[in-house]
Amino acid sequence: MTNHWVDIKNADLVLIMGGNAAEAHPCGFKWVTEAKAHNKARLIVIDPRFNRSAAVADVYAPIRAGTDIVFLGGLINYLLTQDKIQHEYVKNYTDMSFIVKDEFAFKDGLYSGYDPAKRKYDKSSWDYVVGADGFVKTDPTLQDPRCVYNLLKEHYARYTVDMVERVCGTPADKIKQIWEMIASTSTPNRAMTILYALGWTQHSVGAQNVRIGAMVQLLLGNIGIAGGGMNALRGHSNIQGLTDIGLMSNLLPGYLTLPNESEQDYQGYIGTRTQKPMRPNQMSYWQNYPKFHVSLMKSWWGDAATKDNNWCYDYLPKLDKPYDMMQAYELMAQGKMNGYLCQGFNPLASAPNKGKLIKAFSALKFMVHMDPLSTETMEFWKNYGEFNDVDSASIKTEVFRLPTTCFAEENGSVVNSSRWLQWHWKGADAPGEARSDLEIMSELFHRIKALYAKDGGTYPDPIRDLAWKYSNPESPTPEEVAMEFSGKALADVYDPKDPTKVIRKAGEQLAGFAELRDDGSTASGVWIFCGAWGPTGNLMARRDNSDPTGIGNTIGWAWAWPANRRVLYNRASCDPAGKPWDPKRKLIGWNGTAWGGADIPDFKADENPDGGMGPFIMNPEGTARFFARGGMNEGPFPEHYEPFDTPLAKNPLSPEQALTLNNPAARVFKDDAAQFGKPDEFPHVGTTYRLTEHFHFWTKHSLLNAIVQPEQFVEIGAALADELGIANGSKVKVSSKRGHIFAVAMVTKRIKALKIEGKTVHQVGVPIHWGFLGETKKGYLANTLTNAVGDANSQTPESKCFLVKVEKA
Ligand SMILES: Nc1nc2c(c(=O)[nH]1)N[C@H]1C(S)=C(S)[C@@H](COP(=O)(O)OP(=O)(O)OC[C@H]3O[C@@H](n4cnc5c(=O)[nH]c(N)nc54)[C@H](O)[C@@H]3O)O[C@H]1N2
Ligand SMILES: Nc1nc2c(c(=O)[nH]1)N[C@H]1C(S)=C(S)[C@@H](COP(=O)(O)OP(=O)(O)OC[C@H]3O[C@@H](n4cnc5c(=O)[nH]c(N)nc54)[C@H](O)[C@@H]3O)O[C@H]1N2
Ligand SMILES: [Mo]
Repeated sequence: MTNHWVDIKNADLVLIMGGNAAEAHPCGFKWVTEAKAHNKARLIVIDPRFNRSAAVADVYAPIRAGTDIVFLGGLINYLLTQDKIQHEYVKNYTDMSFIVKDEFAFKDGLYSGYDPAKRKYDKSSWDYVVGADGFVKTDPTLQDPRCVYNLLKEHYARYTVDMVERVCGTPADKIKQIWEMIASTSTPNRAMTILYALGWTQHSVGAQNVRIGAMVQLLLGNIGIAGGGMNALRGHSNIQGLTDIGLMSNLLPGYLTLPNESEQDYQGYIGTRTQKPMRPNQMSYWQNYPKFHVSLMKSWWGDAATKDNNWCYDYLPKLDKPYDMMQAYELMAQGKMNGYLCQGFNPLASAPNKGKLIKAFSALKFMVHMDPLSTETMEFWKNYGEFNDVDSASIKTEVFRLPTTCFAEENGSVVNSSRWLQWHWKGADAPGEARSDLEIMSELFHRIKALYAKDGGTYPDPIRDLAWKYSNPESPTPEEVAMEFSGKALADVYDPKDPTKVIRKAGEQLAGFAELRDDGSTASGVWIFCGAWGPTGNLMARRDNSDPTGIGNTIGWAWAWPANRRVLYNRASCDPAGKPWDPKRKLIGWNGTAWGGADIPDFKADENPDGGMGPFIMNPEGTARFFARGGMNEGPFPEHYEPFDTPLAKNPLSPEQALTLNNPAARVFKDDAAQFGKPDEFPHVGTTYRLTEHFHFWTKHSLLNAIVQPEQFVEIGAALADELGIANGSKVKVSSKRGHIFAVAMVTKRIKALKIEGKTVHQVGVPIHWGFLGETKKGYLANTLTNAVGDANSQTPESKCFLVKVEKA
C-alpha cells in the first residue's frame, strides 16, 4: 500500500476493483465502513461477480474478467477529454511535459522494437529526448506532439465508452456513472483510494492493470495524499515481508536486484542502478544504491566481503532468465531439475495446471517439505481416486516431511499491507517433533558447509564464507535475525558534513538507512528495514496508538518501512510551495525551514520548495511516470490484450493482427501453448477466488471451518443454469483444456450474462479451497483448470481468467 489501512477512513470515494476486500480482508474492511459512516464516502465495486464487497457498495458494475485495462483506459480518455484532472499536480509532479524520442511508435497493438521470434521488445526507443545540457527536454506548455501528455491522449483515444461496453460487457450507463463519480476527485479537496488485490494481478497483463490504476490516481492528484493512494491488499499475513526481504527469484532484499548474466562486472552493475537525475535539482535517491548493496553484502558475508573483492559480488548468482515457480515446474517437467525444497507452500493446490505439476513432481528424484500441516503436494504421488488419479507405482520421487512450527509458536515480526513491521510473541510450544524454520534452515546450512569441507565441490566459497554470528549457531533467535536485518555499525560511522564527528559507534544498532555507508563500515540485511531495531531497541514492539491530529497515522504504533513513514510520496500532498492542497487532510508541510507534520516527510527534511525538487525522489525524473521508459516488458502505456484463454477471435483494440490477441511479451512454454482453450469447445469464462470461511488449503484441516464450508461448489449465473437445465444444488462438471472438476452448482443471480462483441458470454466462479486432504468433503483442486502462463513482468499466473465448459453431471 502507498497508504495504510487506517488511512482508508480519510477517503471520499473508495474504488474496489480487482479484489474483494469485504471477503478476503474483513478486518481491514472496517476502515471502508468508517469512511462511509464518518466521511460520507461512497463505495464503487467493479467485479465479474456481485460479491460480498458489492453487497455494501453504492454502485456495482459487472466486468468481464481480464478487461480492466479497457475500462480504465476509457476512464483516462474521459478524464483527459473532459479535462477532469488536477492540473497543478499533473503539471508539476508527473512526466506529462517530457519529450519522447521520435523512434518511439505504437501501431496495431505493438510498440516499436518488437521481435516476434523472441517474443521480446528492444526497448531502446522507449525513452525521452535528452538535451545538450544532459537533461531531458520538456515542453511545459504541453503543445509538443511528442510530449507524454499528447502521446497518452492519442493512445487512449481508441478507448471509448462504446469500446468499453463491447469488450468489458459493462452497461454504458454504469460506465458513465462510475467515471463521473471518479472524476469528482480531481479537485484538491476530494480523495479516492483504490483497493485491489488478485483480481488485478493474476493476469497476463497483471502489472499493467496495477499501473493503469496508478495512472488514473496521478491524473486525479490522488497519490501521496491522505485518503488516496494505490493500495494493494496483500495476502498471507507476512507476504508484504516476503517481497520486502527479496524472496523472489530476481530480487535481493529491499528491492535491490540480482545481476543478469551480462552483468559480470561490478562497476557496470552498480552504474546502471545509480542513475543521475534526469532534470535539474532532482534527488534520484537510488544514487544511494551502493550504500544499501555494500551493507547487504557485509551483512551476508561479513569480513569476507572487502573492497578488493567488490564486496563478494562474484558470490551473487547472475540470472540468465527468471526462476519463478512456473519456470521451476517447466524445468522439472523437462527433467532438468531433480530436487525440490518446498517450504510453507502447497503448489499442487495453488499453482496453475495441476496436470503439468503431477508430471513435473513425478520427474523429481526427491522433494523435501517444511510445513506444520499435511499438504496435497506432499501426497501428489498417492492415488485419491477421482480427486487425484495417479499411478503411484510408477512415481519414484522420494518425499521427506519436516514438521515446522507456525507463527504462533515463535516470536517474530510480520509485515502487514500497510508496510508496518509488527512484533509478535510466542503463544504456545510446538507440538511433537516440530522445529522452527530457523532451526531447520540452520542445520541444513551447517550440514552443507560440513559436506563442502569434507568432500570439496564446485565453488564452496559463498557457503563457506557466510557470516553466521549467532549466540547459538545451531538455533539463531528471531531477535538476533531481526537485529541483523535492521543493521549495525561495524566501525565508527561519521557525519558526512563533519568527518570528525562520530554519529554511531562500532557495534551499535543503526537508527536508519541514512546511516548506511558504502565503505564497509555498516551492515544491514534489508536496507528498507534499517532502524526497525534501532539504538533504542525494538521499535516493531511499540504499541502506542495515540493519534494527535486525528488523521490516523499513529506513528508510535509498531514501525513502518521506510523510516517509519505512513504515507508514501507525501510531499505530493502539498502544492509546489509546500502548502497542503487540502488543509483538512494535512500530512506534512513546509514551515519555512523544514518539512514536518503528522507523518515522516518523504523528502529531504530541509529542502526548500523554491528549488523545485519533485516529490517522486526514487525516480531520476523527480516526477511520477505516465511513460514507463524501458521498465515494463509489454510497453510504456498499458494496452489491452486478451487473456490467453479468450472467448474472442480478435483483440477489439488491435484487430489488424493475430499476434496482439494476447500479451505479445508474455512467456509461453512450448507445451503449454498447446493447452490453451478455444471458445468453440470451452465457451464460458472461468474465474477463481477465495471465501472468508477458509484460508487457502489449510483450514480444511479444521473441523469448524469444514462445518461452515464443507463442500466444493461453483457459482453459475441463473441465465446459464436455465440454458443448461442445471438445478441449484445439483452436481456439475466444469472442464477446461487442462482437465476437469466436479462440484455442486450454486445457481445465483449475482453473476449476470454479459454481451461481448455482440455475443452472450457467461462467467463461472470457482472458489479455490478444496482438495483431497482435511476435514471437509474431498474435492478436486481448482487449479486443475488454470493455465500455466503468467504476467509478462512478474510471472504471476493468469488464475483469474480461463475458458471452461459447464455440463450437467
Ligand atoms: N478468508 C480468506 N482471506 C484471505 C485469503 C483466504 O484464503 N481466505 N487469502 C489471502 C491472500 S493470500 C490473498 S492474495 C488475498 C486475495 O484477496 P482478493 O484478491 O481480494 O481475493 P480473491 O477472492 O482472489 O479475488 C478477488 C476478486 O477479484 C475478482 N476478479 C476476478 N477477475 C477479475 C478481473 O479481471 N477484474 C476485476 N475487476 N475483478 C476480477 C473476483 O471475482 C473476486 O471477487 O486474500 C487474502 N485473504
Ligand atoms: N486458481 C487460483 N490459484 C491461486 C490463487 C487464486 O486466487 N486462484 N491464489 C494464489 C495466491 S494469492 C496464493 S498466496 C497462493 C497460496 O498458496 P500456498 O501458499 O501454496 O497455500 P497455503 O495453503 O497458504 O500454503 C501455505 C503452507 O504454509 C504452511 N505454513 C504455515 N505456517 C508456516 C510456517 O511458519 N512455516 C512453514 N514452513 N510453513 C508454514 C501451511 O501449513 C500451508 O501448508 O495460492 C495461489 N493460487
Ligand atoms: Mo496471496
